[in-house]
Amino acid sequence: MLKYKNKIILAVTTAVFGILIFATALWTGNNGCGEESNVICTSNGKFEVEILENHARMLSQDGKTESIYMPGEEKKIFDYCISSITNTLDDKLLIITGDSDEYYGNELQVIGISPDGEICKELTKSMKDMNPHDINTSDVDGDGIFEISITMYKKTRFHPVMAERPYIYYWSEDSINPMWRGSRLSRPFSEYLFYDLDGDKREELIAIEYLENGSQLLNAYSWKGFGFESTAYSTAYDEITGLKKRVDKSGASRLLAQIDVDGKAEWIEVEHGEEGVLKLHGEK
Ligand SMILES: [Ca+2]
Ligand SMILES: [Ca+2]
Repeated sequence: MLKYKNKIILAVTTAVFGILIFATALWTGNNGCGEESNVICTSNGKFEVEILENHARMLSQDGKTESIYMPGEEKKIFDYCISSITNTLDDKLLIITGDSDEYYGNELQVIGISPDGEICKELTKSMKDMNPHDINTSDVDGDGIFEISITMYKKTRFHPVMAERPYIYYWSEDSINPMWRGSRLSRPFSEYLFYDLDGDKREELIAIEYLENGSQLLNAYSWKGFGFESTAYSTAYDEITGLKKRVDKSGASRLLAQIDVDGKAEWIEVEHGEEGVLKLHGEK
């Protein structure tokens, strides 16, 4: 009897787990770090990850090891990313945490998986007064190792106004090290992501920026050894309300931007046109 009971519990748990993962994907709006954004792949095996605001739970694929990470009392997870950040294929779980009643996070946690399948905290880095809120990874310089990109809402010494700012770090000697603190793009922006639009196997930083008159455009930046340089941009739109990567079943990916089409918000494919031009699909 107990055996069947356990089977039922397992089935229910699996179903709940599936729903939670689905809910998680909705909540994060898909971080798009890996092909399988809720699986941590390590040399010690694959682990399914369920991440909600107050915990991350990892389950080995044979179901034998379960390990739970909690950000702490009255703290929550603001954003996360699963990615390798070294020259190995071992994924880590990168988490922005902070006080649960705040709008922005204040800490970075880097979490790995030990050989026995347990969660191990590899780094806790305070980002107090930096207001981190978005984390992602990309191989910015094309050396085969992913860098960490964190968006902060803060002032800088040379630009003392509160603004969204991208920071890029690389992982070395068990910690993060600044690779780019340029902290400004050409214009103020609402969001950005990394995507290889021109097909040269290097991802560009693609941002939704504001023009002075309030309209918006897409601006693509390429890494030029010491920083990002704008290499292509779109025409201006009244409003660009979102940017996302969509991967279809065959593994092919597309970049989509959300714009207003005849009074309706629609996701439109972004393409690289002739030199320096980003086209939204269907555009003349
Ligand atoms: Ca790199
Ligand atoms: Ca590229």
